[in-house]
Amino acid sequence: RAAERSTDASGFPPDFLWGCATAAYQIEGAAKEDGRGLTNWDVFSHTPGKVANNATGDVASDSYHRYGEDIALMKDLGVRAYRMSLAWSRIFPEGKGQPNQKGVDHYNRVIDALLAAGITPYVTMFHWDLPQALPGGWQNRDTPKAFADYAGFMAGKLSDRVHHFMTVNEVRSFSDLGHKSGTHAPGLMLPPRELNQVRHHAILAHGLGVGAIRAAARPGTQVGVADNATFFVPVVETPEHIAATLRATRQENAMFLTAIMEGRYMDSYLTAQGAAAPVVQPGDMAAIGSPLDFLAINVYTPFYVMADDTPSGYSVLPRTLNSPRMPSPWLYVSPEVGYWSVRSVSDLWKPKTIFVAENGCSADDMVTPNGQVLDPDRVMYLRNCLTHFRRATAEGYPLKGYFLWSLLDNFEWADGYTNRFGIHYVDFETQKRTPKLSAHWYRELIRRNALV
Ligand code: PNW
Repeated sequence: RAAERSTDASGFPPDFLWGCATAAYQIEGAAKEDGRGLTNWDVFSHTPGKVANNATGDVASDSYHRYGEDIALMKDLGVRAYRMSLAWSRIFPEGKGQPNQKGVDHYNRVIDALLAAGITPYVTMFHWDLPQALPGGWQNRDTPKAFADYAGFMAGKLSDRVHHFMTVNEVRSFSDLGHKSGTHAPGLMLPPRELNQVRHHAILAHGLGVGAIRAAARPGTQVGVADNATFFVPVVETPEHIAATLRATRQENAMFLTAIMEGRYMDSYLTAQGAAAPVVQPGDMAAIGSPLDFLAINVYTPFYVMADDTPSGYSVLPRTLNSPRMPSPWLYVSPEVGYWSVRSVSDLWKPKTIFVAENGCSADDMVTPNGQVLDPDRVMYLRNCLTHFRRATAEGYPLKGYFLWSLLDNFEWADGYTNRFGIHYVDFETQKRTPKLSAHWYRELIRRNALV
């Protein structure tokens, strides 16, 4: 580990990969163009009352047409990598069956343009926009199979130029926000057994996807998952609270990342669920536990945790009315998560390589009369998080890269366009992009490869 240590107290490892992230439905628009099929998010956003101001992703940031401009923004920032997702319904408008060549052509153009700009694409196969034609959506066991077919098909098309694939984005989010709270598409509030089955299908899609990508892609292609595991921070860094942090991380992610990394459900999870436990078929757990080349984590809000003598051995601390947070009500400011997210997954499961696939925040952007966009709260948030990610690299944890969420303002799911996560401001009337103060800050950080 010592050899990898940066000598400078603010520096990152010399080959650290700086990037930005986006997702298809949030930026592309062009919802009816070139044969794209309908998705669950088209249906959900067009249902009155589901999204703030009844906004939709029909136009979004218009990146389907403006990807060249977006790539130029990244070139100007100096990022070496871009995490993007593919819209499944552009490739298979019905979710399966006949592929749509125009969809493939589009992503070929985007990837070629990225490579021409010296930016390495990291491709997520599924970031929540599920083809509406698939009967029963994630409740149907055929959907993970359809996903694997689509993922294998695209890996075959792209792996001559794309060397890193992520199967799915945030299994917990599209399972639970979509099927438990109902605040995301398809807006269901399922009882526990059915919810657990959706969760099982979500991680099964990941597992079958890994197999299909490996079967179709060129040798050496790197495959992983992007997951927002629920992370924990020990309030006091003593051995007992650190042990509680690891126990909580493993336990609270039992039906998601823990199952993916261990290839089995924890006994305590199955016991606690009882009759509501998911139906698991032979071979499922082996697929779900497929070895990965890297683990990518989306890092936002953790919980503080402490050791105690309850049966689980830990307690999660409640938030208070004054716990600091950003404009998104779920986004609490706990920058120590930068270190503890990386350390927890590393100590528990020893992945060879870790990426941060997302980290960033909503913030109140101030547009000045001369057109500058000032977002000091975002700079504060990012600087704080990166201070703690840097600690993980300095201690030798295998964190190899960081993708900032997000390159530009976009459709923020149920919040529509009311919460902006970009480091480039988008005027949604004109689609004009303006670098915010945070973009200038990020450019300088990348240039120095050190905190600023
Ligand atoms: C992630 N939560 O979603 C997604 O991957 C992005 O598409 C999204 O734009 C970004 O974070 C910001 O929201 C999350 O409620 C959505 O804790 C909700 C939560 C966390 C992440």
